[in-house]
Amino acid sequence: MEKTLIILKPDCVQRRLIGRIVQRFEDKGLTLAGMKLMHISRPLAERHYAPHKGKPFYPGLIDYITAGPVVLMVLAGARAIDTARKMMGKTFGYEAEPGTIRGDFGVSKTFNLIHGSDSPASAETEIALYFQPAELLHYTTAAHSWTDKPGET
Ligand code: D4T
Repeated sequence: MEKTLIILKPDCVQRRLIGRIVQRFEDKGLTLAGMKLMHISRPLAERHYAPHKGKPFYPGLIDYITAGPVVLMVLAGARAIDTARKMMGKTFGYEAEPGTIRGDFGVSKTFNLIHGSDSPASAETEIALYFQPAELLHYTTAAHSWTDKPGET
């Protein structure tokens, strides 16, 4: 089953949106494999956002993601990476479509509420940055056989 790393960023926590956003992923049929609260350190943020180092927005990005606690989640499901990205919407809230998380809850270019891995390679790297293998649980729920047909392509 594909896995993706989701971060509910400091603005999401401060605005008390955690429950509403987790609910959307549960409603969609993605399954929580791991979840924790963390205040990301600057060294860890710099590892996470290493691909953006040198860009004009990089210092602000590090300040933002380290500004307060975040919720880290690993979501599992068929096509979990693309599904979560679609649900998040475009990077900037003012461009994101209504119905998406960023489109419904934000207008900012910086405070964009949520991060989701953008490829299988980045999901693997990012999950390993925040979770030990033993912190991820593999299980099926009662709803699973009706939300995610085995063998479907
Ligand atoms: P993340 O990585 O936070 O999930 O966002 P995206 O995957 O949607 O977008 P991204 O990697 O292109 O950008 C990372 C992060 O940087 C902020 N940003 C980006 C910014 O403040 N100014 C900018 O011009 C850009 C391109 C927003 C998201």
